[in-house]
Amino acid sequence: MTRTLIKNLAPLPAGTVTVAGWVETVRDQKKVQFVVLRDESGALQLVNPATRELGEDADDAQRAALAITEAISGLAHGTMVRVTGELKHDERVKLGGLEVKIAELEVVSEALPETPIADDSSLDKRLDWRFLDLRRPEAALIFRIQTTFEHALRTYWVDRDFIEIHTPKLMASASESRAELFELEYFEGKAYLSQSPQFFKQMAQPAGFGRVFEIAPAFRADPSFTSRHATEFTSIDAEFSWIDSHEDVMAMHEELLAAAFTAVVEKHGAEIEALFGVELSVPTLPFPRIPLAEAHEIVKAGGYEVPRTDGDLDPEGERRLSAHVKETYGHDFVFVTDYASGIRPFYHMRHEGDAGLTNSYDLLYNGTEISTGAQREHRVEVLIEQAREKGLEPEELEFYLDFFRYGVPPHGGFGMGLARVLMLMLGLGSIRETTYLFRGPTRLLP
Ligand code: AMO
Repeated sequence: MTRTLIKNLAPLPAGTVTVAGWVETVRDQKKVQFVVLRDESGALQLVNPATRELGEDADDAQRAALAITEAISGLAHGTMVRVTGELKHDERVKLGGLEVKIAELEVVSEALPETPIADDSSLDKRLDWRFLDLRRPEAALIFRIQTTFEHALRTYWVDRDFIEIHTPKLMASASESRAELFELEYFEGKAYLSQSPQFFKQMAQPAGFGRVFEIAPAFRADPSFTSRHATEFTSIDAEFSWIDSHEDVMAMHEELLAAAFTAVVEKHGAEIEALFGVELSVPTLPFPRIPLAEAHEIVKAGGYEVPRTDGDLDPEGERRLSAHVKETYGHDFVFVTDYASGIRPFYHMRHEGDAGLTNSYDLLYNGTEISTGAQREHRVEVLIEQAREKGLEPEELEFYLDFFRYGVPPHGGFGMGLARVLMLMLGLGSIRETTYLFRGPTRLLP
């Protein structure tokens, strides 16, 4: 369909143009009508001198003008229209200094008169009507940023010879915690939805791929209703060989994020500031690194006692640690390193000489965890021992343990939640805003 995107009108000379989109507002005055038209690129003021009645000697042009006036009076918010008219540059028009005087108007698809959501609707109601909610320019911007962000990640990895893999989302076992596992009928038996590509991205290491990445859905049967948990989320995963320690993983991770933030700031920095009021900057390297034990001391010195007994930070602890890092180092990111083995999965490598600590990290961004990474245990006897210690039956993990029996390089990697990064980047309150269609314990629709 021939049409000009609204964002491309500004440089055009005065003259006839065709635009198409949905009706945002109609101001139906006695002598003149104004319509704000929106498309995926912007908003535009349309104007029509109203023809309210016809004289007895009315000609075709006047009859057409009356039809347009009546059509405009009947336009409901959201109706899709195509308009041809005269483009005029006029600095007095607040909306971009442009106006199109309607010559032809085609109602392409009508909207029902009552819009089910308004600007002040609750988040839950907006999610019920997500396709209408997504018409907000802020929402479209989120997913443009997501596109740029993912593209930059892929470019970074492809430039460094990583291979993109697609691992199965139907699995025969858990890959993370058993507690958060979706079980489903699978012909005569059972299958589980993949909680992460953990085992299969590791498999690529003995397979000789060396460096892999995947951006794909992950599923967690997590009954919580927090702002940062979903039952299905997009996980950004990388895994690579011949590392000395988790330090190599962090070095790649921070460089990757700096590259992706550079792309987002360059392409969307101004819009982000205009629509979200956030002055986004590219993080400097290296990101600060703080061992977990020291993180606890910092939080405690700030007057907060983390209530958890397992030794992990809680969300308030993460917020306070990030605030300290921001104040001390001026940084939005922090790697919390050297987690205790008690709170890490069996596949994390432990410190040489101190089995109580792991070669692992969490990455916090603006006060919230966005990522977990680690060096993996690749010595099969140690791996079996660590699995047993966590109450796992090595027999159930045979297919995974086999990866380590035929030669495997030392390796490591990380998983990062896409929606969390976007939420924290834009200062939004929930990953429901940065997930195209959110899935939670009570949300399977739309
Ligand atoms: P982890 O379980 O910490 O580690 O998950 C990695 C990252 O994924 C995101 N995430 C979630 N996002 C939304 N809703 C959820 N329910 C949810 N659960 C996790 C978070 C988190 O930091 N296999 C390891 C990673 C690795 O070591 O490579 C793993 O899955 O941003």
